[in-house]
Amino acid sequence: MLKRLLICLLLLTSLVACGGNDGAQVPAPVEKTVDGVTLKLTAESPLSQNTDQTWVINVSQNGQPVDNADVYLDIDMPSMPMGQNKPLAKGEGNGNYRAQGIYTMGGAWSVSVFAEFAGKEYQATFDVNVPE
Ligand SMILES: [Cu+2]
Repeated sequence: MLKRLLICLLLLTSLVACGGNDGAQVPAPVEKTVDGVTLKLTAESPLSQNTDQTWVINVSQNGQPVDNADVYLDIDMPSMPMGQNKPLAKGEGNGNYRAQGIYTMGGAWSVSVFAEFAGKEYQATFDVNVPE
C-alpha cells in the first residue's frame, strides 16, 4: 500500500519535473447566452502552451442550431498584447463550428467567441488559465 503510494508520488513528481503535457486536462465546456443566442465553447485538446488546440463552437438561437454564421475566435492575454490570434471556425452542421489555434505562452488568456449572422454580431468572452 505504502509502496504503491510512493510510486504514484514519484510518477507525479517526474511529470512535473519534465514539464510534459501528460498531466494536461481538457477543459470543461463553457457557454454564454447573449440576446437569445447561446455560444458554447468546447475545447478538444489538453490545455497546454505552444500545443495545437482544437475547439468546437456551438451556436444556437432559442435552442435551434444556427448554421449560417461567420464564426471566429479572438485569443489574447488581458495583461499584455500577444499579437493578432484570430482563428476562423469552419461550419460542420448542427450549429457546430471547428477552429484551431495555439496559446503561445502560459498564463491568463481570454478567448472571445464571435458569431455573426442575420446582420448581427454576438460575442462571448471566457477566461482561460494556461499552465506554465
Ligand atoms: Cu503573454
